[in-house]
Amino acid sequence: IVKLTIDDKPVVVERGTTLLEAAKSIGINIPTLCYMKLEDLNFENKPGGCRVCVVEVEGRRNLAPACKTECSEGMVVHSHTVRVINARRTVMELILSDHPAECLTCAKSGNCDLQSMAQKLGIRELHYKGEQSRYKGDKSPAIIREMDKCIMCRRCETACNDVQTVGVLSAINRGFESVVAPAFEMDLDKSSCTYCGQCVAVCPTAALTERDSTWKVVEAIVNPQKTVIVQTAPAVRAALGEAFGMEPGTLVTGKMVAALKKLGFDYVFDTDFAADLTIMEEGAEILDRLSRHLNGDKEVKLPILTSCCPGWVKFFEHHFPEMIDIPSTAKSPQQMFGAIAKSYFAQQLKKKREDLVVVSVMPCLAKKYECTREEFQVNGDPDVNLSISTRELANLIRNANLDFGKLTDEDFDHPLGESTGASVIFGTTGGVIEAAIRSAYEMFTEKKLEKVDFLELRGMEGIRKATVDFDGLPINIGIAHGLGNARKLLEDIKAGKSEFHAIEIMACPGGCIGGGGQPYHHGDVEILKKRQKAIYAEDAGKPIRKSHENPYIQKLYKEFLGKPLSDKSHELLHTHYFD
Ligand code: HC0
Ligand code: SF4
Repeated sequence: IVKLTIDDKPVVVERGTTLLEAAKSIGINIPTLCYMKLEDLNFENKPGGCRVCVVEVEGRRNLAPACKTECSEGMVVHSHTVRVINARRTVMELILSDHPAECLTCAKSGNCDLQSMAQKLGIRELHYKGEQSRYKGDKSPAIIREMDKCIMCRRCETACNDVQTVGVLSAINRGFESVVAPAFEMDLDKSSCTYCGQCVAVCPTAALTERDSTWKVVEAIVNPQKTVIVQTAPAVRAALGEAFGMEPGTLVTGKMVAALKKLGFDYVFDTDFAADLTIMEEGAEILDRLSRHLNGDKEVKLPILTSCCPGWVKFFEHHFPEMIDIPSTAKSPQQMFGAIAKSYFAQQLKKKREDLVVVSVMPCLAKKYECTREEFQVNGDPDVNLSISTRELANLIRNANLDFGKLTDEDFDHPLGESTGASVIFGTTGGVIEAAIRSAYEMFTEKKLEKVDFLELRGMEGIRKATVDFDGLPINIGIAHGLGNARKLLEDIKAGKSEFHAIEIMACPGGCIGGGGQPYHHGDVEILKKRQKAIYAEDAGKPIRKSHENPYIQKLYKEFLGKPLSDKSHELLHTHYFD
């Protein structure tokens, strides 16, 4: 234990606590820029690089960075003396000296940590002029890098290397030429980047942003030749409200639907419908592998891994190519939706698939890449034409001058808009496997599942394990979110040490609620927890909570697909992976 005073307030902390944390514990928020910590999610970035958090410690000649300085006995600390404030302003001016001053047109304007710090410190004049970086960056299908806007905070490196263990990003060069880049300065799309977007989610400026497709969506809507269909992912409804000043965790499903109708989409459908379909196919696959295993089939591969997260798919394709036959072959709900919309629904409309434009609204940036994959196209026509993020939808709504908070709730269209509680929880870590269990249990035991809430599968811990009783048969379930956590479970499988029958993996910490396309959390992990709560609340309020009970799914099988894992299902709803 260590006792000290900060701004004349006494504070007692554990040895090893930083001044930043000690100050926070007594309600003093020292400003930070490069520093970011996501409690519980293994994300802590404190390179001590920007020096915005400096404080004065009595008896020390130099100012101390609060994020890096440990408390010691008897310290007397001042967090906002004139000397401290002057130092912070000088530091900011130096950072801004080689930053392009494009705030009016910058993609991050209004959401930029650098901009808000400049405001907070009252910077009105720049006394220094630095060299502009010559690195302009590159464009991948999902992410745009504008490296002249990089301030070397290193948050993206922490996300990519420590949390995701993908290791694509590192600092190169020196001085004004220093940037964060893939090895040999290769473009992101040539690297093993998964497009998880976690680097984008933590970038303080517009050095890393999504590839924006909002205007392409508008062009499709105004084209009279096209029928434009939109699908919305489970996690979008739990976060979109934040972009309009609503409390995190506010569910805005009905307002989102109303906004999409006002924006002029011809049909507003739900990715959740396709999530129910995924459960039908993936559930059948789990049961098939499980029963073959129980019958002594030595060829069958267990555990089965979920495969609906495209960041995760790209991760195992690059990093565990020897294991590409383990994940489920079921396509993701986004892609199942596209395949069904452009076959079954196109038939109902008596239209050719090329006359339809399918747009998805996703919390995710990897979905932009997923829909460009060749296996998800028919004669060059993609099943999903355009994928936009939650943030891009918020911009579309703003562009159209809709007063989002005042919209009257509306319902999804039918038939591809009906969904169950099981599909809603896809949006958070643990939800896909819980949804699968709700259906697989009934299919396997032929008994009714009375208690649909599997609380043991829920939470925010990076790796979770639970055993579910299938009427006497214990089924071991694993859950990992964040690719670093996934890697640990995969290493166990590789070493033949895995105890699981089925594992759910989501690339983003928190699952899709924490996706790289969601409204920025600015380091507040409570926001993710509130979104998670909202997702479970939506599930609890749904009249039907098991995917196989969705009447429109039953109708789809009856009229079109036959049964799960049928030839037609295989043709439209299953895929394969590439090493
Ligand atoms: Fe997800 Fe999905 S749940 S990946 O997290 O499976 O993006 O929200 O749309 O496809 O449904 C994202 C979210 C989806 C898909 C679904 C899955
Ligand atoms: Fe790394 Fe993910 Fe960013 Fe790619 S998108 S660079 S994998 S953090």
